Amino acid sequence: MSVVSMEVKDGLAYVWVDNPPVNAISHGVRQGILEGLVEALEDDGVEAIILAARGRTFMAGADITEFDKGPQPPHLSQVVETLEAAGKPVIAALHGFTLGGGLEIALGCHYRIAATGTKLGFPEVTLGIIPGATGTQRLPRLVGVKAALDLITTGKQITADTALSLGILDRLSGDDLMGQAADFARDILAQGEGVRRLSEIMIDPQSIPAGLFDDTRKSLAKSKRGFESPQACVDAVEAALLPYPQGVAREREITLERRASPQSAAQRHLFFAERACGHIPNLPKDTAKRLIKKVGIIGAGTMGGGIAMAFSSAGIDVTLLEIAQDALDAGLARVGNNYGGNVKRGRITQAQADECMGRISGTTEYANLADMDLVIEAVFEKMEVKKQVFETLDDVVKPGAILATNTSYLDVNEIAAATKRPEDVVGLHFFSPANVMKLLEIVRGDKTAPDVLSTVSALAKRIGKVGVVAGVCFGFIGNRMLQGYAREAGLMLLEGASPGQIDQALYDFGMPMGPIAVTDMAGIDIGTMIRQALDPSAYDANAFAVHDRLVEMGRKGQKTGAGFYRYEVGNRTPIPDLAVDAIIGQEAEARGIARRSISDDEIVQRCIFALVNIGAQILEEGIAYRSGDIDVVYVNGYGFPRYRGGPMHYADHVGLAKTFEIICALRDQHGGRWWTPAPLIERLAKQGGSFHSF
Ligand code: T1G
Repeated sequence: MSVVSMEVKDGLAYVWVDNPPVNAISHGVRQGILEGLVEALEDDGVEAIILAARGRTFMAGADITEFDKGPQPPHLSQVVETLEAAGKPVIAALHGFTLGGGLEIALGCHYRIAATGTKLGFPEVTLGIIPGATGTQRLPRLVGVKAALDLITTGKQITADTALSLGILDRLSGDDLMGQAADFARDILAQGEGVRRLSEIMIDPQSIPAGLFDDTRKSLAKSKRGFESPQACVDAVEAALLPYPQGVAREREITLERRASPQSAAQRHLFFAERACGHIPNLPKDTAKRLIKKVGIIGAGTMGGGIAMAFSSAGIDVTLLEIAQDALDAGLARVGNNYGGNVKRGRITQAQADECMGRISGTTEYANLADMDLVIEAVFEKMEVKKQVFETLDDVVKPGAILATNTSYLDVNEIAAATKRPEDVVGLHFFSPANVMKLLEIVRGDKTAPDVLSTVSALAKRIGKVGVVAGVCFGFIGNRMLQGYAREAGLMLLEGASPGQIDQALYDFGMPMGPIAVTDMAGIDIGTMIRQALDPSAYDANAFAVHDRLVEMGRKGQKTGAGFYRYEVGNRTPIPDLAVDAIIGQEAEARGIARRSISDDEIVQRCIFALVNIGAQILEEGIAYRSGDIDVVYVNGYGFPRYRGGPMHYADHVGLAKTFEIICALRDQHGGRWWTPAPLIERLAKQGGSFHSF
């Protein structure tokens, strides 16, 4: 069946795109629109043409799955130009999402009408590219350079109301989009307005605020540090000041360069990886889901409060439990303050904040959790404490409810065994601050029921998180890998690097903060406490020698005003501290470690390939289903630079043969205890494979 059809009714031609699920503009769609258009233009009975789409949305952009196959004509820009060149008025009738190439097609049409609720935008920048089918040339001509820069460099979606006020839309329709599109077409014909072509507009350079392009570049260099495509978007919009053909030629040049860039490959990889992680292997799509209307949260600390906000912001009722009334009051007050902060920053209105707060209630009685559909425990990270909570929940909460633990390391099977319903128990590992961080690690216990997994996976999406399923092991996906990263950072301290050098090298790689500064922020004692519960063979004591000394001295990190760095009161900026350098020197000497000069490249290589090597073990053990899942965890939970695609994609980019070589060299230098290459890496390297293909 063709993905585009054409029908003529009462002098109007309707060109329908029908390519579920999101009407991505595939080769067939491009070809079909051109054919429909030609037919409509040749038909003397047709006075105007309406371009519309079936299903839940207009067009969500170019078909991203075609990117790696190489362009196949007709190109999207040719479709846009042909629409604009049409001698009869062409009206785009929009609904759902009008994104990327979909918006470019709409801008090629002479008029635009949209159903209320339509979302419009140019998300290309989030894929490492630019709107390359004349979008960077037409939008500034229509809405002005400033507004176009804002839309194109951020990739944000705007509502139909905003699009109307910017002039992107000519009309909004009510429920009957197609009826009103037809009325609009007849109005245009009756008034003899004919065709309008954005490409014919010249932008007046005087209309552009002085310094706009350079200021935008500077501000994006900060807010989008390391990303290439926002800068490329500015270059392309600047080219809109040229006569149209030259501007388009420049846009084409930039597009080809961006499409071929490693950053674009990385960002496209994440686009699909973030969607793939919602598909759980061996779990049929139609697996039943439990109804989740009321959520109980145990522990109203920073974590519990953040989780409460995530649910309440998504419209779900929450009951927060703390045993002591004052702790409960403090927790509720903190949540109130956070919502207040969001109002102050203009993220939500006061009315929305009130509504969210209205959905959160507090209790000190477990009995009040009896009719919850889901209860999430967010108490102190100690097995005994968690087990006690689950025993109580088993007694009080109704049958069929899901019981979840927010543990970040502990054995979910052991926690589940504290209940008589382990099939209802699952790990839901939120990342702090839970109301902000996108990642949710979903930990499947050995006995977790399929419908529990499918329920929480869908729930993750409902509360705006990306849910990645992990198996049970110490630290699951994210924190298990992090052990290797932290270990190498700790060892390099003793071997000769300073905290500042390690942090700077990884910051320059693209991490938002280096590992040492992160440890100070999280609290050095937290890691010490976690290690105390471990068998000493599981970690490298040398790597944490300095950590332990600092904790003994009461230097626990930011919260005590000193850790690896010092902090001035009320300020979180790390200040290097000679006293710490001295401690590092003493610890190295005590362990017979000769200090040497360490390069920034070595710092990055050891920290990042430690992640990759453990990631490969996790994959082979089946703790993670896909290498893309690991990448999604690292980008959304640990700040791994999105433009590098995640640690596993990064290794694929370096090449697995090279990765294997690097890890072997590290093994030869530092021994096989931590650096034995994961068998999967060795195998794939020898086969010429990649993690992606595994
Ligand atoms: N191409 C191919 N597949 C796509 C797709 C696309 N553009 N958009 C979505 N899908 C698939 C997706 O992988 C998933 O598949 C299914 O559709 C449902 O998506 C020249 C070059 C529209 C807001 O970046 O933002 O135009 O997992 O789960 O939550 O300038 O999809 O079911 O197998 O995300 O309801 C620019 C991308 C392209 C928009 C709907 N466009 N899409 O969200 O569903 S570049 C985009 C979205 C471009 C031109 C350039 C969202 C959505 P599966 P979903 P959703």
